[in-house]
Amino acid sequence: MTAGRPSPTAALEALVLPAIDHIDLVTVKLPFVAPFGTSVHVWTDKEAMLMRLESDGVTAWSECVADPDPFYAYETNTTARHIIRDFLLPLVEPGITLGELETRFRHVRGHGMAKATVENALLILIAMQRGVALHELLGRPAKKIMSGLSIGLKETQAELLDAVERAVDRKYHRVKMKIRKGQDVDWVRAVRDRFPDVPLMVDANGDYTLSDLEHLRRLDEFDLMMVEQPLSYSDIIEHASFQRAMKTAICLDESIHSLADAAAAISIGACRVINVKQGRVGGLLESMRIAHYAASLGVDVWSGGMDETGIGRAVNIHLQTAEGFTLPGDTSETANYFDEDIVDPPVVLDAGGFIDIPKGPGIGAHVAPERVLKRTIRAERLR
Ligand code: OSB
Ligand code: MG
Repeated sequence: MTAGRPSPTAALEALVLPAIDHIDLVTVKLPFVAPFGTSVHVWTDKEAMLMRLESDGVTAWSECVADPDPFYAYETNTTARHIIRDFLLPLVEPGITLGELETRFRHVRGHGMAKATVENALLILIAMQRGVALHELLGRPAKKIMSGLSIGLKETQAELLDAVERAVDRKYHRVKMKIRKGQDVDWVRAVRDRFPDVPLMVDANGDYTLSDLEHLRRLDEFDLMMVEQPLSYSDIIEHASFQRAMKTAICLDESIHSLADAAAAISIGACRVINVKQGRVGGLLESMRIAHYAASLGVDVWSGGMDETGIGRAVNIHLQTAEGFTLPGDTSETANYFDEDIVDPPVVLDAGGFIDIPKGPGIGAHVAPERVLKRTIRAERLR
């Protein structure tokens, strides 16, 4: 598929898995500073399942990006726990390569968020054992990471305008606003009238059908960067009809679970942009493959977010050093979601709206055990 271009993941596939002394799953619950509203659900806190690996005195943490509910994706923290414990961890053996592990994982259909939790934990552990940053292990040089804010549905247009104003003041590189049926064209117009130049996009989380095409085409007048996932979470084909009828670029989020999905979507013109969430596509290696493939065809890719704690947020930051991540992602300041996170330092924007990669081995950010403990609602030692 990418004939003639070197694979971005060959060296990673050759990494050898270390022996692991302990494996824990720790579920934490952190209150959001404000509810996060979308067309599918309003979340008031982040419930995240963390994986903790201990190997020869080195501790590595990863974060499953699932929610407690199946409203964004079919996976939940509970299904991920089941798949990890009963099907994935038995396949993890010291001495095999990460490529071999991926091959074994393919026997389990879907469940990318569960797979990513394990793969990320192993990558972070290996990086820490080598004393290198995750992005270095991925073979990528450090750089400043672009920022982007995802603004949830608001009760009033005044609240929405306030949120956009705060984002502009903070120097975010682009602003995404959630839309849903009945809360779309007029709300976008209100933002555009007040902020004619802000790089702006919308995300419908699959709230529309092809019968809404005439209505949604009115978004073409607002010079949006893209419309994210207007149609069903499981559709690719109808998005191609939609894209043919719309000037504005379509971006797929929920529909893309793999490189094969991305290739299918691109080949039929279902999107001109892809939101890669490393958890949704099964981990960092598949994310890099998608971004590399898209770049070869001039399709823009950006890193989505799942309002992660500092662990998942840091993983998304390191991933964005990879080739093909051409646009600002849903990578915002910690303070946008949490008063107190479980890692230090928090993500902040510099004067130009950029994010510095946290320094240090692995994800760089330091997990504070006492804050994890304070937020723990369930903990289980698996090995
Ligand atoms: O559709 O991108 C989405 C959050 C939870 C579930 C789905 C989505 C989102 C976001 C927020 O838009 C992204 C973030 O700020 O991490
Ligand atoms: Mg989305």
